[in-house]
Amino acid sequence: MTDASAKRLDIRLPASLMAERHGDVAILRLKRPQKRNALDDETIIGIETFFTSLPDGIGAVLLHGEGEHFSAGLDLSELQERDIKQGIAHSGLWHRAFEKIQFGKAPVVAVLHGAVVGGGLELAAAAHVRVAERTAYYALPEGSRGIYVGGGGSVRLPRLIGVARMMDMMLTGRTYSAEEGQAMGLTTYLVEPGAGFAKGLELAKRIAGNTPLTNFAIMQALPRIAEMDPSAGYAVEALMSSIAQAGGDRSGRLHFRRA
Ligand code: 1HE
Repeated sequence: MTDASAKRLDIRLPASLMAERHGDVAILRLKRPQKRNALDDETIIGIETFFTSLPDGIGAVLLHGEGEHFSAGLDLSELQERDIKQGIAHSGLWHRAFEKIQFGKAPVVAVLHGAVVGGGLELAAAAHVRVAERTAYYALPEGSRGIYVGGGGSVRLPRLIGVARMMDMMLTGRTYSAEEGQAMGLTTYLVEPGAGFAKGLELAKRIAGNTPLTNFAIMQALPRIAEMDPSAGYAVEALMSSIAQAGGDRSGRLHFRRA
């Protein structure tokens, strides 16, 4: 479901993607439902273009997929025999694009439904907040297809669900349900079928209402601090906290209000 009051965002994208603007929230829709939103090179480059071209004033992004599935992952019809050099370049293309999501200009809320598999799960893992509809399910068919994740999955997924679960998914082809994904921390919101877009938009609007410096600290500093040794982490946290306090537009925000 999309929001009728959304306006077209003027970013040149392939036909497999659609960008809209809803106030200070940008919406990126995977729009290739006839191929279950499989991710071909053009789409991956389009995702990178979208996240590097966000206009000023966008405070959050909502990412979702048209049709019955979020994404069937890598476009298997493009999977030709690549030599090692080409394979590394292809993976690098995905890494660059997804890095622009994770460490881009604004926090990203992903709404997941139906198949969220392979590269689709890697894409979802690059977002900052994940909302699952009860139809969502997760798998990494790469293991059974004689390939390997290439969109940053080995880096991001173990941090979300642990190495053991990811190994199991890849080795045995195990599929996790939306409820299981929620219980293991892959998603942090679980909603009824069809309710994901509205929930995601509500969250994205709320995020866009935070001060830009605080959102910067949360998306850029927090994950890096979490990777640091604690003594360096405390120092960076103290700096980030003082910068956010000194530079943010906090007018009225330090008065207690119910969340
Ligand atoms: C596709 C793809 C695709 C569907 N690439 N064309 N990903 C996978 O191993 C998942 C493969 N897809 C599926 O398991 C199923 O399609 C779904 C469970 C997602 C959906 O099933 P269903 O019954 O709704 O659709 P379908 O009939 O299987 O597919 C409809 C069309 O979408 C059909 O094309 P058509 O021209 O015959 O109509 C399919 O060929 C097409 N389609 N999925 C290309 N993935 C950076 S490395 C990442 C590595 C990976 O992501 S590996 C995991 C790949």
